[in-house]
Amino acid sequence: MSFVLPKGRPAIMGVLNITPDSFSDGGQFLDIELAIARAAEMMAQGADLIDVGAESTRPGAPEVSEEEEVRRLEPILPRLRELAIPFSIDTRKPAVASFAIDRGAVVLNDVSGLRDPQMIEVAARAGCYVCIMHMQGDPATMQKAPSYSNVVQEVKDFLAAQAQKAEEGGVARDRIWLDPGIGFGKRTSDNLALLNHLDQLVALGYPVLIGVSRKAYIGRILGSETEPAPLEERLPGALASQVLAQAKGARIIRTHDVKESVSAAKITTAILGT
Ligand code: HH2
Repeated sequence: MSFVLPKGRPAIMGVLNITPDSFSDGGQFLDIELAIARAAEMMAQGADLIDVGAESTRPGAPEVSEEEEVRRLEPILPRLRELAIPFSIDTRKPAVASFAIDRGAVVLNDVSGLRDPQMIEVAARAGCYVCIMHMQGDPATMQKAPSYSNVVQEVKDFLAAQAQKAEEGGVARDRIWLDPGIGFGKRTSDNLALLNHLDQLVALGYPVLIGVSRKAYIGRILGSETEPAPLEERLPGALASQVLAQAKGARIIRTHDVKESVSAAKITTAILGT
């Protein structure tokens, strides 16, 4: 299945986690029928594609084996394909990426930012889109002591270097998306600076994806560092963040709350079009 980014408005990427432990929807979609119904519902609400993940990357999450990731994905992917639902695969493992691309994934979403050179080989061979995300460290430890001297510059340099490696490895330039990785090895202030200066990443010339949905920085600002506001109170903060990101040039918005994100993006698009 081919996939093309919409023109004049951001694409909305709906999140589907086939995991027992994801931070906001863990355990909800392990049942195959529920997962498919949720994907179809998000499409009906206006999602452009569905990001399927079978390993949680929340802070402190344990690693999942390749076999387990494949086992979780196996029954779901052919069903998405049958329903002509475009989907990305959210994985850090080349074998899992290959497995999903063979079953129709149009985007390889790698939260470890192509640090494993085999990921570049997989993406180049498949000719699919690839989302390169920045993360400091690994999910198991990334929130222990994140530190930067200039977060915007460091994230930008990393993404530019990884995009160049991907191009040298045979991934076409127009297949590359970049993502600052909100919440991945970042303090609250780092996340805010990356959002406020997102135009600097956009200036690299690749479509930029942003994932702010239900993230902890929103909870920490609304509550406190030690007592963040709960997940169900984070939607307005996520929408505020997505609107700002869109105004600064983000092309893809990753969200759990598709209906609300679609509405917010529509209004923002209307305003920016005047
Ligand atoms: N955030 C999460 C997972 N994958 N991929 C990209 N490109 N950008 C993101 O910001 C991003 C991502 C974390 O959210 P979620 O999937 O809901 O949680 P978990 O990792 O616990 O499954």
